[in-house]
Amino acid sequence: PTLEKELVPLYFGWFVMKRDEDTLRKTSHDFLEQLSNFKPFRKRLQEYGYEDKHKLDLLKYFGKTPNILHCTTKYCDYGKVAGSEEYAKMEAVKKGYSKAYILHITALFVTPRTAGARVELTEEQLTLWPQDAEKEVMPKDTFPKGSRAHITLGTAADVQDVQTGIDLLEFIKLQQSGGEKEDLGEICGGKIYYYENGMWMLNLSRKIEVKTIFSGYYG
Ligand code: 2AM
Repeated sequence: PTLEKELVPLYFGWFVMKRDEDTLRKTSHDFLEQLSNFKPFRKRLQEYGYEDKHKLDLLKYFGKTPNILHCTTKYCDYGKVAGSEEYAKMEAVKKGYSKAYILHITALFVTPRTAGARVELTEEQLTLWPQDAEKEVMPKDTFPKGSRAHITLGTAADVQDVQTGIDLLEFIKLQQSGGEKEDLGEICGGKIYYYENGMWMLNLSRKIEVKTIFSGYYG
């Protein structure tokens, strides 16, 4: 029989189109490789559970990479997550579904748990961003809407990909509080900064644009 009820996906998000996905995977690969060989990084390997000055291959360390690179807007778990039915019914979501969008990546980052790309959303893209996306994972803090927007590039063993957005918010929190960060010069077409606790961010001199399709993932 035909299902009358509309199915709510595992999650909604912007899915990077094949050609740009290949390029982004290569950019990520280069960044992880260069950071692995970067002297200041090799001097701070304890945070990654390694002895300093030894070589840590970040490509192996972040061995788990997503099947399809994407920027999640709303995790729904087929409707089980609070607010997911409401999200699926939003006018903006219905209108934006299966439409093409260009996402802007402004930074790449690495922590002992995750590797990701920071995404800067446009006003139009923010209409697809859930009101409580930031509060959902960091209830005690206040962030500008869209702060959590990211593309997971890789996760360490035993780390869930939901962690990438939490790590990104941790960076933004440190930025908001004027937290100490060290400018360590340029690599990979950007300025590399060290924050604390093994947190590294590469601010790109030129934003990376990726073509995406807004859709649902059903698994
Ligand atoms: P990600 O967006 O950081 O990559 C399926 O699990 C997808 O939903 C993943 O891409 C995952 O992380 C994302 N996601 C977002 N919020 C989540 C949550 N609260 N629980 C599980 N996965 C979540």
